Amino acid sequence: MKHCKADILRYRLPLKQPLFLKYSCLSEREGLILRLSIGHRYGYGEIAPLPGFSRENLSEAEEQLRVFCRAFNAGGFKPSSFSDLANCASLTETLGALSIPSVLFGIESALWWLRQDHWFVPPETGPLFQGSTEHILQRLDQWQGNWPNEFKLKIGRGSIEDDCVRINLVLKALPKSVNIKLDANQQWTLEQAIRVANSIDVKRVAFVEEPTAHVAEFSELYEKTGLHFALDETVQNPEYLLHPMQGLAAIVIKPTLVGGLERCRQLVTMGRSLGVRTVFSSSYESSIGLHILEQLSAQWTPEEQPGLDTSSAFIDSLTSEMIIAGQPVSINPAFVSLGDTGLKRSLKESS
Ligand code: OSB
Ligand code: MG
Repeated sequence: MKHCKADILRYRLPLKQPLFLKYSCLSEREGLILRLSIGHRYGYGEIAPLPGFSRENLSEAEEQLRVFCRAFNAGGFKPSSFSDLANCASLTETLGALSIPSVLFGIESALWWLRQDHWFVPPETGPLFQGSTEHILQRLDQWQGNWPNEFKLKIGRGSIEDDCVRINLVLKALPKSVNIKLDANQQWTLEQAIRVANSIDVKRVAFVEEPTAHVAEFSELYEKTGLHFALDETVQNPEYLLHPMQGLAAIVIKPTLVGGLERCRQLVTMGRSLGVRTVFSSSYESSIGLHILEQLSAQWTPEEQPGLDTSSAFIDSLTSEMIIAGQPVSINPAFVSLGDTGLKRSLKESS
């Protein structure tokens, strides 16, 4: 029987500038890395609840993750091969008892990582525009190389008038062939959304993510204005059942917030059956989480560019070398929090 081991590492990654999220402002990003090893093979997962977006906080996630690690280290799982891992009854039982989205994503992706014997060519990332309109226009002005098909633009932070001006300025600065995706993070009212839609060229907007706080209003917005929409926060509710909707263009999948590869997989399948786009997207994970998201996107939605343009928010990367399937990942010790000497030791052993 191969030796099974699970350990957890806590990281803190400084951000280039304060990151304003729904109700908070982060100056650094904190999260956990789960490392599983079976024999000489390694698999990694990331557990990083996002304040303002995740329902759980980091200590709640850590507590549940430790329950899993204890069971894993006690030798409760006895897979005879890697392909057997997913069917391992004791594992399925333990996973079934877990309910925290970021923890499910971390564990399931570490198990998934263990089974990968090579990586797909990483997809290109869909560029994200946030921050001040001046800053965005400057970035566009200095754009070099090819234009992507689409840019994503965050809106819904200031006044409706600001949003209209911002969208129109960005559209004017882009070649006519380039479209935009908008993300209102549920900040508009239906009446405001209609006003914005009526003052922009909706044909150049692929969709707006979560225009208002009520999903029942999204189709009405489309019917009145022709502005398509995408679901993001809505599908993070595990109870939400996808169904055909007038004007639905895409489903955005954030595994850290959706919880679990199983549910992500279902969303991809359901999106396909509804004939809408499915786009993987990040929640400010470290380079380990982003690697997983990039690979899931390459494998499951090869026709889409994932929304992973969040790495530019960090000063430095958590990993310092290329990530090779099955092998230990070299993690920059400068970003690993002190306090867990056993982990520091195991970090050294694997580097
Ligand atoms: O609403 O899409 C969001 C990042 C963290 C939290 C919420 C969101 C995001 C992103 C990620 O926008 C980037 C992207 O989707 O392109
Ligand atoms: Mg969104």
